[in-house]
Amino acid sequence: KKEALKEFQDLKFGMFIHWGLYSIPAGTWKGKKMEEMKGPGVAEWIQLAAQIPRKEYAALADQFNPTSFNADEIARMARDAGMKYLVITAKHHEGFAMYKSDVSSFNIVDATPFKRDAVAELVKACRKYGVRFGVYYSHNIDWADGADAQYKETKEANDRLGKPTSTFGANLWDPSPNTYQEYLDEKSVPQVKELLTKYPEIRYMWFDMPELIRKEQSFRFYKTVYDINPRVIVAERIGNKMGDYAIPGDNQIPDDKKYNMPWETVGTFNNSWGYKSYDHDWKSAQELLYWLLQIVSKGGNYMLNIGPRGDGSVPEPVVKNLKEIGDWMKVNQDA
Ligand code: JFZ
Repeated sequence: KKEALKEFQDLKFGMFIHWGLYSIPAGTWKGKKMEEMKGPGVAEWIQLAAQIPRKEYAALADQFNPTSFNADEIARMARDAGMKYLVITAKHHEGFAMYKSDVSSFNIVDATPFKRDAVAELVKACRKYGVRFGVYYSHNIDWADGADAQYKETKEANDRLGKPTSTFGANLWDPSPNTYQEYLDEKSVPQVKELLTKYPEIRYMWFDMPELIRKEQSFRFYKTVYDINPRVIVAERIGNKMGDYAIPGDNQIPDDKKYNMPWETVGTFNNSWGYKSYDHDWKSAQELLYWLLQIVSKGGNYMLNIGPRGDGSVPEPVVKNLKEIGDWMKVNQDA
């Protein structure tokens, strides 16, 4: 593990990819923009923002046919920009798997006309270009399959004690009938196992949004990963301080003395992780290089996010800026 962490720290620069069914509505639902709704306003939260019922949301899969997706081009783009690793959302809060899952048919191969495994294609492309690979997995929020029951239970218990509870992130508009335990036993833990077994190239497990997760539950995820491959390193947001590397708040440059473990800042090109059609607030290559240099000089890694469109293509400003960063790298990388 120590070795794996040291190796990770030396990579410095990586690519994050937020891509899922939310990339289709891209921030607009029934003519309304997310800014007029609840929630954090990032495109991958549209289901919560617009309080879309599970069935209606799942129907997005019928239209998901991203024929412009080209894993080879994306991995090559990452390599050419000087990025040494790549992490894709294998499952975000929406609960949809971007790989062929035997655990849940709500996945890119079984539920869409596309029928291709995006994770498998990226694994292959990353191998070709010498880019290390990892996955994001929303372990504690799943708007499709019942990660919400724990919020409800905790809130009810706290209410009796007169204590406040944040139910931020829970599906309370149309929750699955599953208990949290069922969600753990039948979906999330099996999917984590499945991912690590099917794609042994995975080196990073990027869990997210621990919120009310309990110690023993975080530990169960940690142990699941460790038992399959002890060299896989786990991001801090697994919860309960069980991660192997720290993640400052999104788009934050921390003080150099803040962490006694490896850390990684994750950042966006504009103001959303998932593709948002009307967010044109792109950071320039200059600004992105400023971030990279600040972070790397303080000992951290920078994982910069791209949000492909619902058709799989990468927005042009992203392509252009990555190319400019790559040009800078060619001149300055070893200097
Ligand atoms: C989470 C997700 O909810 C979001 O959709 C995205 O995937 C992002 C990378 O992670 O959002 C967070 C989680 C934690 C913080 C901020 C946004 N934080 O600690 O500042």
